[in-house]
Amino acid sequence: MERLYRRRVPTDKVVTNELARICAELSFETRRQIGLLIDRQGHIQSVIIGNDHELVIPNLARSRSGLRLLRGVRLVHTHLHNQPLTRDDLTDLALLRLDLMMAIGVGKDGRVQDVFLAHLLPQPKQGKSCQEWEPCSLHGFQLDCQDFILSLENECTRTNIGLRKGKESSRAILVSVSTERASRRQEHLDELRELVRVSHIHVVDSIIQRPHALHPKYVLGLGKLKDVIIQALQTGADWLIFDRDLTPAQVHGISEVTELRVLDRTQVILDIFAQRAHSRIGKVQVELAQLRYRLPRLSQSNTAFSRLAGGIGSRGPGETKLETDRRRARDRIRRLEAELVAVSRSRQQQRNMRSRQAIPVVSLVGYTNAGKSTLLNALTGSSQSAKDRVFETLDTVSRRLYIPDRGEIILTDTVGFIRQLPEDLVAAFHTTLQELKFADVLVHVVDARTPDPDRHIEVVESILAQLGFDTIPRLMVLNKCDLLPADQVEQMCHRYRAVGITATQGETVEDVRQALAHMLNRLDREGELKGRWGADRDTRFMKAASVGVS
Ligand SMILES: Nc1nc2c(ncn2[C@@H]2O[C@H](COP(=O)(O)OP(=O)(O)OP(=O)(O)O)[C@@H](O)[C@H]2O)c(=O)[nH]1
Ligand SMILES: [Mg+2]
Repeated sequence: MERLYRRRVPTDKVVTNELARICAELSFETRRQIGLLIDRQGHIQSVIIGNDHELVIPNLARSRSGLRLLRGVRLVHTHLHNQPLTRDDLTDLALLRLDLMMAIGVGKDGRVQDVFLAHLLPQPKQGKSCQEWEPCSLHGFQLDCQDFILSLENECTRTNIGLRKGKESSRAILVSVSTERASRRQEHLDELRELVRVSHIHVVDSIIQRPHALHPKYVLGLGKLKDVIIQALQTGADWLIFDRDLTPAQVHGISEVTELRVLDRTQVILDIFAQRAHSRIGKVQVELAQLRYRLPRLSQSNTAFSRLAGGIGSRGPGETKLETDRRRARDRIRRLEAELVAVSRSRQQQRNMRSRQAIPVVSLVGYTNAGKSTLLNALTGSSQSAKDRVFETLDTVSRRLYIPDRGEIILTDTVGFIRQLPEDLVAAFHTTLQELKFADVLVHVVDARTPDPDRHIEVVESILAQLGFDTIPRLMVLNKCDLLPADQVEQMCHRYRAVGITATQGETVEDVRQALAHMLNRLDREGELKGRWGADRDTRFMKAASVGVS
């Protein structure tokens, strides 16, 4: 073995005839594959001994900057029965981005028979990421190794720049792995696409997998995962974004196979919150959620997890803190919690003032992007930001509104909900969500145009129930009715017992005002406007809000 390490291959050769001969002889004697990892200066970096049909490549030095460049080492290894390169050989070539992959076929007499060579293609051709050469004898094999690798790498860099034209700095492949029915999977994927879009990541491809069971370590089967990674490398993606939450073990498992950055749905949502949090309270709550999410993952594997910490998922208020260890994270969590308690107290005082003045409070709730802020603006003439992107509103905003036949009310707009709103976020947004507890009426705004309004309603209702607010009287409002035919709007309003409006057209919101006046007057008559929030609602809310606190 020593004699192999001492040799150096001239830079214009893939391997010398003598080295090939020694490896073939050793293989023949030991009935094992022998592999050499050779760098561009011709030094032998590693000698690998496999079994009779495969060998395991050791962890290679990983450099993120050169993710789509070549690795700087080639693998030359023996095949005991003169077989061509296998699928595993080609997968390793693509996954590890080796300079070259060569197999030296060992003949029945223990001598070198044929050589088999493959290299990456700068751009995939007919779905293939590698090019295999015709087998030939070692003597007949001609290639200026250094020249070839350098021009291949130049070509890879050029195509890479081509792929990266445009404004987006990051590219992602979305991976949906679920056992749900097809239409729902597609809907969830569309939602993830939207979440990723507002994170300024360009989606280059998406993959839907429906396995019998989720793999505990890789989510998908290992073979499928490798295919996805190769596809990502071919399309210039640097992120794999999963439409589900990954366990710390899965993050670790996937990161062992690839250097691509791995994100799950919760991290995407946390990142959007981090970008949108402007107020001090919003920032504190987001940082708290980020820390609580990371805490259990810190103990697993810092190296695996550090791949997640390089960009989104660690942006915003928590950026530097995410590098802290468990103890420091815990300390920080405690400090943030104390800060939130102080804010809650001062808000409570404001509310006491309000309740002394006996002004009813009406809160807008609903799925994100349903049109809550637009409705607040239309009703109160204010100018809350209402853009076509999810989680536009994070901080609660209150406005006074005069309603004829009723008088003054306080209307509040708050953070929108989403399917599987991360538990850590619900818990961290305790202070914001607490505002809802004091509402006399919740106006549930539903986007009528969404493909599955029932599902959105169900998600919102279940979060309200989880928080203990399901007993607060509701007014259901179907918004964006301008986007549907009138008869469909009528049917839906009847079905959901809702008021149909187009919040962007001010005059239609008059119906909301009337319905509110009617409802508040009725509640007043029934003595329901004051003192309804008893101990029961308080306890349930506190319980839901403390989920995830460690
Ligand atoms: N066509 C149409 N678009 C609407 C209507 N109401 C709101 N929108 C649009 O829907 C998008 C989202 O509106 P927002 O008011 O920001 O929604 P939101 O519920 O406050 O969203 P979050 O704050 O993210 O929870 C914006 O682009 C609005 O212009 C409507 O009645 N018709
Ligand atoms: Mg809003």
